[in-house]
Amino acid sequence: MALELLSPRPAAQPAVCIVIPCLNEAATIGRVVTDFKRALPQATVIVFDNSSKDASAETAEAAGAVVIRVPRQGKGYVLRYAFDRVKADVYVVVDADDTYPADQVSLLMAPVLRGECDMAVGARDHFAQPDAIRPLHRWGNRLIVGFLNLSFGTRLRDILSGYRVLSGDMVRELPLLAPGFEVETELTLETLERGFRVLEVPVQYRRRPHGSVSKLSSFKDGYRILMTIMTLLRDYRPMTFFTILAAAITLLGLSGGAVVLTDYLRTGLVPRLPLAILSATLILLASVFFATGFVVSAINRRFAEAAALSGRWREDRLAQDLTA
Ligand SMILES: Nc1nc2c(ncn2[C@@H]2O[C@H](COP(=O)(O)OP(=O)(O)OP(=O)(O)O)[C@@H](O)[C@H]2O)c(=O)[nH]1
Ligand SMILES: [Mg+2]
Repeated sequence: MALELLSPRPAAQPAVCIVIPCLNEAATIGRVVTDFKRALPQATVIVFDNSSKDASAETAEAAGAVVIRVPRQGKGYVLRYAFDRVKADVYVVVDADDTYPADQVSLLMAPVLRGECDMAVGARDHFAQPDAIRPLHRWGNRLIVGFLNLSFGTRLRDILSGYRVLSGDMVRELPLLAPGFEVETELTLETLERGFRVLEVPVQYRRRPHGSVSKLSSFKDGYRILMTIMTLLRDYRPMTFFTILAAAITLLGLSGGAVVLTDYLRTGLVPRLPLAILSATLILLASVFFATGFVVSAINRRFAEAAALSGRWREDRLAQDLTA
């Protein structure tokens, strides 16, 4: 059931909800709430607290936010919970660690309100303070963005930004599944793959203030983000995914096969029988992967057709209801 939390407003004004996922951010959450209330006085600020052990919830409440406690741990779960339960025309999603500037929110809101894009992402790379992003994370970010751009043919600069403005209409069509920090990658890719428009807007990015601690685990979360990209590639571009896999395995099989063939041409014998069997198996396996790509992309196409038809059917029903 939708939560009735949004502030009363004139009918023409869109309902704006500021969603702040928060885990142990007592040092910064008060300032984030205050800054966003000042920047967008008409919006409802909701802090989604995942059982923080510090005074985050109390501090957020004292600063004027609505606090919703979500017992299930993870930023991804929290965003899904927020989008499912709070209905808004526009969502602003921002981290609670006071690293993103509230006074630049209108730069992100304006293109969404004008209908120029469905999601505006605060891209950090150009204007980040030199020491705001740890060197390992800076390189990790570049690696992930590079891999994603190569796989999906996109030209994005920052897919892991925690500062976004999303249109409510788009959010209602996004099936988010990621439990944790992979949610940002999923948000961007689902948005693009469903034909919505993403606009990256450069924003300032500052380092976490002293006394506040990052919740990101460099290797564990980096690995999970890469796995999310692979899963999305498998699901949305099965032909590409399985062809790359088949090509890699074919290459291995051919290299083994070349050794066996050279032996045979030289001596008329097959002295490395296990290698011959392995190479033949690899080539067979590659054909199976290639065929799988075909089958999965055909199934995907059928699903896309079914989804398009059911969307049209729903719109027809709506039109009938309105004219009745
Ligand atoms: N509700 C909820 N919020 C979370 C959880 N984990 C992290 N967050 C929040 O998500 C936001 C992003 O977390 P950060 O630790 O800043 O991650 P990051 O910005 O990618 O990494 P840093 O560059 O180290 O700051 C912060 O507002 C956290 O409080 C969680 O399990 N539940
Ligand atoms: Mg952060």
